[in-house]
Formats: sequence, C-alpha cells, structure tokens
Amino acid sequence: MSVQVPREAGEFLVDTFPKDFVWGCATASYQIEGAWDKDGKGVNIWDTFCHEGGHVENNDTGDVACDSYHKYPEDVKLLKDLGVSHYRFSISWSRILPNGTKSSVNQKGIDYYNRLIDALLEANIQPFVTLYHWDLPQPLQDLGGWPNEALVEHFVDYARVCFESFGDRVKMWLTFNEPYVFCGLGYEYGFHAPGIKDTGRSAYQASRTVIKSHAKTWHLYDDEFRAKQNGKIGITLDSDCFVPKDPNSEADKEAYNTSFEFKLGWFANAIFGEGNFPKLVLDKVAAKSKEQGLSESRLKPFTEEEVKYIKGTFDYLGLNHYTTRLSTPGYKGGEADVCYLADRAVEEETDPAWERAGSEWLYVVPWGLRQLLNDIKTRYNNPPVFVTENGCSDRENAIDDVKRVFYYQSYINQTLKATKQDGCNVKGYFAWSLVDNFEWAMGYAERFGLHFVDFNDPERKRTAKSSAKAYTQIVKENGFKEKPANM
Ligand code: GBH
Repeated sequence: MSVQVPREAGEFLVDTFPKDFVWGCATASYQIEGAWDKDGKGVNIWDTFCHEGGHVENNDTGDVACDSYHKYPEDVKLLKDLGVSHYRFSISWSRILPNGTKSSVNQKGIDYYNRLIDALLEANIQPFVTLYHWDLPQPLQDLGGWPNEALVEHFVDYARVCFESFGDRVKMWLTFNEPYVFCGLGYEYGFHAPGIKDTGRSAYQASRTVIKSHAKTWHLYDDEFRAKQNGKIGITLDSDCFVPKDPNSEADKEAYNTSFEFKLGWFANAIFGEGNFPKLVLDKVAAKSKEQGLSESRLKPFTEEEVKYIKGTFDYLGLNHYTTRLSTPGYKGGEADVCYLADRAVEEETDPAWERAGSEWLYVVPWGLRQLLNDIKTRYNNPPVFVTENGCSDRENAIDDVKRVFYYQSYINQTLKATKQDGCNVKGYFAWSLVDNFEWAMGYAERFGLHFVDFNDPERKRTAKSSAKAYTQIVKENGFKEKPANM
C-alpha cells in the first residue's frame, strides 16, 4: 500500500521544482480548431455526433470552436506571454488521413501542423503532441470503431505518417488521451461520440484495441524512429484520486483498491505494470460473466505473447487529473445488470465539505493529486510522470477567476509536495486549458481556459483571466518563492 497523505491541504510549501521541470498548457484538436470541413479534412465522429443534434448542451458544435485553425498564431502568442516551455496539442486524424486510412494523405492538413509546429519552435516552445484526442475518422467508426481490432493497423499507419511528417521537430509524443473516457463514454454509456450504449462489452473490447494500438505504435517508434529522431513516447491516462471512504474500514480499503484497478489500472497495468489487465478486474468480470451464464468472460485477457509485447511500452506516463472520490462497496442498479458499474460494484462518493467547480463532476480536492501521484509511484515503480492536464471549470464567464487561481496554486503546491517531499518522479505540468473551448457534451457552457474566448465574436477574441497571470508567476518562479497572498 502506498503512503497515505493527509486529507487536507496542510501547510503551503514554499519551494521550487527541479531545474528541468517542464511547464505547459494543453488543448485538443476538436475542442479548439474549428475548420471542420476546410482544406480537405474528412468527417470524424465528433462532427457526426454534434451535427446529429440532441447530444450536446445547446446543440453546440466544434465547427468553428476557437478557430485555432486560423488563429493559431494568437495561441502561440498567448503561450509565449505565459512563459511556458511546452504546448500540448493533438492532431486531428481526419485532417491528415481524410478517410482514416493511409490510402488518402491530405497534404493541406500536414501543412497546417507544420505551420503550427514551426511557429511554436520559432517562439522557443516545444510541441508535446497527442496523436488521438477522441476524434476518430467517421469511416473507421463505420467499420465498428475501437471495438474492432482492425483499427490497430489503421492507427499505426496514421502514427507513422505523423512521425515521418513531424518527428524531425516533435520530440514528445503521446499515443492516446484518456482511453478510459473515450471507451467508456463512447461505447458503454453513449454520452460521447460515437454515442454507443453497449454496456459491459464494447468498452472492454475497445480497451483491448487501444492498448494494442498503443503498444504497436511505441514499438514502431522505438524500432524505426527513435535512433534518428531522438524523441520519447508515452500515453495519457486519466484518473481521479480514490481513497477509502472510512480509512479504518477494511471493506472501504478494498473498495478503494477496486476503484483504482477499474480506472487507472484498467489501462496502466498492461503498459506500466504486469502486462495484462489487473487480475482483480479480470476476476471480477469473469465471475460476473459466469453468473450471467456466458461461456466466456466479457473481458478477454491478453495472451502471454501479447503481455510480453505490451509490458513496458512507455517512456513516461501522462496523467490527467481533476478530482477525488471516496470509495465504498455497493452497486445501486439491478441484480441482472450487465455493465461496467455492476462488474466493479463500488460506489464512488464525495464529501459535502468539498468546494465545487462549474462541472457536475468536479470537486476541488487539492491533496488528491498528491495522493494519486504517490499511488502511481508505489504501484508502477515510480515511472516518469507528466501531469498532462489539470484545471477547473466555471459557468460564470469570469475574467477575474479567483476560484481557478486558487485551484492552480493549491493543486500545483500539492504536486510540489509529491515531487520534493515524497520522491514522486514528476517531470512536468500542463494546465488545462490554454483557452476556453468546446467542452464535449457540455458545449461552450463550461469554461476551463486560462484565457477567455468570446464565442459570439467572429474573431473569437481571447482575453487573459486572472488565472493566466497567476500561472505565469508560478512558471516564472518554477514553483513558489513565497506564499501567494490569497492562500
Ligand atoms: C479531460 O477529461 C479531457 O481530456 C479534456 O478534453 C476535457 O476538456 C477536460 O478533461 C475537462 O473535462 O458527466 O458522466 O459525462 C477529463 C475527464 C471525462 C471528466 C468526462 C468528466 C464527464 C462525465 N472527464 N467526464 S459525465
């Protein structure tokens, strides 16, 4: 079991991060680019999902978004003003390969990312590139999407085009962003594109394809590109922090472990741990499947050969973290339900004392990030970790966003404690997000930006919020040279 950190912020730590610590901001293609049908781009599942209507608050779409396809020089300027060393953005697969496969390469799409990368380097900002942040080419969804293992080859083909086109200048890669979310919300619950509700099956199947795609892409980079391009490649996984609801209850401690393995462990155990899905997850899904009269488990383990191929396929872990939950045994649904939540059988609760942000799910619990970093250190042998997303939302359109200022100061301070006091191998931190953007099913109603974007203005004017100033200060000091006045 890992170190249990205090369930409170504790005394503010005045100290700085290691010298080579990386500071950045993050975005994703569909959330900011717009230009959904410009210059030969193909249609992806988020285009389809939004255009269908009925899935997104206010029926908002990413058709224009922040118009970063045209306004990227302004984004680069904002990054420069923040003083960050890195920018995490994602590539839109359909811009590069309009029908999803290597049979169609769209030079104009490649040109766009060349312009962006060159502008970043010109400003002395390093690109940190996510290959897949949820915008699957529609023709590949028409083949069945991620539950179809044929997508492994298509993903690797796409990755190869990206390494060949951009790898001379991009040295930091991520294969996937948050497979837990796009497998679960996309194929189990249907809240996200492609909107499929096939509980207890498709998300598990999708997770196998994604892990295999990741591993094969890592090997491709390692075998054919690393020597000449000299970059690194990992994956970004998301996780809440989980703790036992009652720290003295054995049942709650077990529930915490179950929460962990069904969330971060689902994807991390194969790549960063033992090479397969966590035994606990495999056992629970197999037992339920048997109870349900099925001849096979709904979650098929990887074979021994696959395990060898997958295990250790990382240079670092990207971690997206926002919030915390208290785990206790239970499942509120029906006896016969076939679904992830019934397989897991843990209730994940919140504390009424926790502050809330502008998203239903987002409770502000700064110590949770320190706890989670400690869990990762213990469970996966202290891998290099980049916090590739952390941030908070509001629905108030505030420019003087005092709550977000507090969120960043306190979460970064807990990251500092994990790094300096607990020995967690944290290499960098990225704020989500550079600009307000298309917040998936919440459309433009929830804002996560350090910069306000006026979505009623055709120019999509960007304005720095107070949080941008606070973040600039932290980046400049590489931590905290003194305790912020408001803390
Ligand atoms: C990240 O997901 C994403 O990588 C990023 O694109 C996104 O903009 C950012 O966080 C902020 O959300 O109410 O059941 O629909 C973080 C994980 C996944 C947490 C979706 C909230 C909504 C659950 N998020 N989830 S539900």
